This record gives sequence, structure tokens and C-alpha cells, in this order.
Amino acid sequence: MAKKCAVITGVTGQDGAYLAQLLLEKDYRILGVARRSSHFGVSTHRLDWLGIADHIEIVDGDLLDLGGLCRIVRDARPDEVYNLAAQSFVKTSWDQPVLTAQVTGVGALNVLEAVRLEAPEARVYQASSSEMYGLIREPIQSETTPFYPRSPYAAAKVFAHWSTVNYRESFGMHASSGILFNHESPLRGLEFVTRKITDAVARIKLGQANELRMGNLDARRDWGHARDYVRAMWLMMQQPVADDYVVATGRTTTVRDFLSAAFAHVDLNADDYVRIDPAFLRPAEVETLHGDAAKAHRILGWSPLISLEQMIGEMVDADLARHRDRT
Ligand code: NDP
Ligand code: GDR
Repeated sequence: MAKKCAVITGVTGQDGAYLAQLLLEKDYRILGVARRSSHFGVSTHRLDWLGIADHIEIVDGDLLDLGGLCRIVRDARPDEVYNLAAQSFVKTSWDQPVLTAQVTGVGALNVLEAVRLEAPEARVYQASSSEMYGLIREPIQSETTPFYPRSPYAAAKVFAHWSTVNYRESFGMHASSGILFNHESPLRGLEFVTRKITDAVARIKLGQANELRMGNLDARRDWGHARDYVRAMWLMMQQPVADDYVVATGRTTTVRDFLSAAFAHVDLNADDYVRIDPAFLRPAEVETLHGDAAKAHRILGWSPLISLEQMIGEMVDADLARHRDRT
């Protein structure tokens, strides 16, 4: 039997790397879409970290370029297309709102349109986000909770989400949205709060830094592990009927408690090192998120396997190893 083929946009990002690893274990052929820069080659440091860079075919492509996406889909005739690419950092979206709308919003529509035109039987996964709930309308958010976006990023994701629903309903495409709550790992970008913390904890422990400047410590997030969450993406693509699913742990934690746990992992006290810096506050905040993944449990048979404590330990240990290697 021919191998299944998957196209992954955003393959150089956190989720792209873990998803590629999962699909390789399942013997897929993987085409990873990556945008060109002036530097030679593609930045594959996450794929290298997982030891899988040589097993992925990288193709040049940008979410803003519909023609290029059509070419990729036409040539590959994929079974599954995972749209993980985005301008994904919420805080930057206030500085680059139009770019964020174009990449994170219209870019997703470009992917849907490329599949509709060139391979309409292919199954599409859209990376929707719990940020869409924003100023929450219900204390625990499920697929039926109304959206109230609080950033240009979240507004763009709402557009992409409804475009996905609309292509499913208009054209009968197998297009699903995973409304994923925050998920982290040692491959998380350094600008996101969890990795910023674990990286700083490691440097402080090794005597390479002596403080950590932070924004709103009262924000609450429902944090899971990226490795668990990419499994949910794949499960959605295996269902006979496309649909939308919340993916979350059902546990919500403050940034302050995450900080305490990360410092405690190396026997330090967060209060001795953390300073509040208004530069890290946002024009509008998402104060709290708490997901209800009952539908994913029931229909996909999905549950998270990695606890918050295990994840924090893994992230701090990975950052300690990275910084030790540099000294
Ligand atoms: P990352 O920021 O780690 O990765 C984003 C990826 O998008 C990178 O590969 C980046 O490429 C690529 N990209 C950015 N702009 C373009 C473009 N114009 N054309 C092609 N590729 C582009 O994000 P994550 O892996 O954390 O998240 C994956 C997806 O899931 C994103 O859409 C994010 O918004 C969404 N999401 C993430 C959650 C999380 O907690 N991680 C939760 C919910 C949703 P490059 O390497 O060149 O920068
Ligand atoms: P978020 O993630 O905005 O939820 O989006 P991030 O880790 O950036 O922020 C989480 C919360 O922590 C607070 N915070 C800080 N955040 C950062 N980055 N730096 C700080 O110093 C800091 N101090 C406090 C923030 O205010 C916020 O409340 C992530 C991204 O992956 C999105 O792409 C994805 O859609 C959502 O998660 C779900």
C-alpha cells in the first residue's frame, strides 16, 4: 500500500516538529512547507533536536502565496494537510496587526482554497486557538462557548476558524478545527511565557543571569504538552466526518504558580529573582482560560498523558542541558 502523504505548514515551529515526528512513526511521507529567508537553508533546529530533519521533504512556500500553495498541493496530492503556520505570538500582533491578519487569517483561507482547487478530497486541519474565547463568556470553555477575541491575533484566528467551518459546509470538504489551549514543550519559542521562565530558571541556576522580568503574573492558562496535543490533531484527521474539537487539560494555573514550580524544580525561590516590568503587559489581556475537552475524550478517545509538573521538569532540565553545553 502507498504511504499516506501529509503536508504540514509551520513544520519549523513547535507543533510542526512534534507532528512530523508522530506522522513519521506512522510511516507517512511528509512535505514540510517552509518560507525562504536570506540565510542559506531552512532553520530546522527543532527538527534537528528531535533527530528527524533528514526524514522530511522541505518545500518552499509562504502562507501569503496562494499560487505556491496550489503548486505544492497539486504536486503532492496529499491525504492530509495540517495548517500550523501563523504569526503566533499574541503580543506581537498589536505591533503587526495587518501582517497577523494576512498570515494567521487570510493565510488559512489560502490553504483551504489551495486544497479546494487542487485536491478537494484531502483532509484539512486548521490550528484554531483558545485565544478566540478571549474575554470569556463562560467559566469553562467548550466548542459551544461564544468567541470574544481580545487581540489582532485572536481576531485573525476567528476568521480562519469560521472559514474552515464554511469550507466544510459550503464545499463538503473534510476540514476540521482543533481549538487548542496553550501547549508547551522544550521546543516552545523563547518569547512565550513558559519557555521564557524555564530558560531563565536554567540560566539563573547556572549563574548566567540574576533576574527575570515578567508581565501579568495573575493570568491563568490551561497548559498542556505539545506532544499530547499533536496526537489530537492526527485523531481528528482519522474521523469519518470532519468537526471541531476543544483540546485542553481541564486544569487552569496562574503564571505565578508556573513560576514557583519552575524555580522549585531547581531548589530556588521565584520571589528572589522575579521583577514586574510593564513592558510585558498587553493592551488587552486574556485573564483566564479553562477548557472542557469532553468531546475530544468522547469521540476521539483523546486524553492528555503528560502532567503540568512533568512538563515543567522536562522543560527546565532541557534548558539546563542547553545552557550547560554553552559554557
Ligand atoms: P510557532 O510559532 O512555533 O510556529 C509557527 C510556524 O509558522 C513556524 O514554522 C513559522 O515559520 C511558520 N510561519 C509563520 N509565518 C509564515 C508564513 N507567512 N508562511 C509560512 N509559514 C509561516 O507556533 P506553534 O507551533 O506553537 O503553533 C502552531 C499553530 O497552532 C499556530 O497556528 C498557532 O497559532 C496555533 N496555536 C498554538 C497554540 C500553542 O499553545 N502552541 C495553541 C493554539 C493554537 P518560521 O520558522 O519561518 O518562523
Ligand atoms: P498566549 O501565550 O498569549 O496565551 O498565546 P504567552 O505564553 O505569550 O502568554 C501567556 C500569558 O502569560 C502572561 N505573561 C507573559 N507572557 C509572555 N509572553 N511574557 C511575559 O513576560 C509574561 N508575563 C506574563 C501573558 O500576559 C498571557 O496572559 C499562546 C500562543 O501560543 C498562541 O499562538 C496560542 O493561540 C495561545 O497560546 C493558545
